[in-house]
Amino acid sequence: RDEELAAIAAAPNANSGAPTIFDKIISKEIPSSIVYEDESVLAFRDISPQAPVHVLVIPKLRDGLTQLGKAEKRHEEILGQLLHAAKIVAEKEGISDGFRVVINSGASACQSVYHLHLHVLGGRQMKWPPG
Ligand code: D5M
Repeated sequence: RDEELAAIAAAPNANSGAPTIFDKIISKEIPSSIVYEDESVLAFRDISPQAPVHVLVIPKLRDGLTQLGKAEKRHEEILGQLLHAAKIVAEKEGISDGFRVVINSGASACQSVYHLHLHVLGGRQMKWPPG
């Protein structure tokens, strides 16, 4: 089962519009560790944490937002909601003093799931530049 989920997550479905594993997380068909949720966004722990705190923030409705590079004017409201949710997550996780928000857009940025998501990372000293 884990292997199956990993395969779905890694599927090369960039911008095909095909459902992603995040749809199953939104529908609660597969379990996740939810940190924050409201009517527009869902925040849950990354299955492969890169820091003591690593939470993904996603829009519940993808609405064409497979990646940030596909954002349009009509997405401005949800984009703002996602950033605001990242701040709420940082507060809830006790990392308000210092945290990083990352969006990988496209294959060369190592995006693997084509449903826009913000990575909220913290709980350790970050380095710059990122890899
Ligand atoms: O990040 C996609 C992220 O999604 C990556 O850090 C793993 C995470 N992921 C994949 N499947 C799951 C499940 N089932 N639960 C929680 N987290 C998951 P990207 O920016 O596309 O590389």
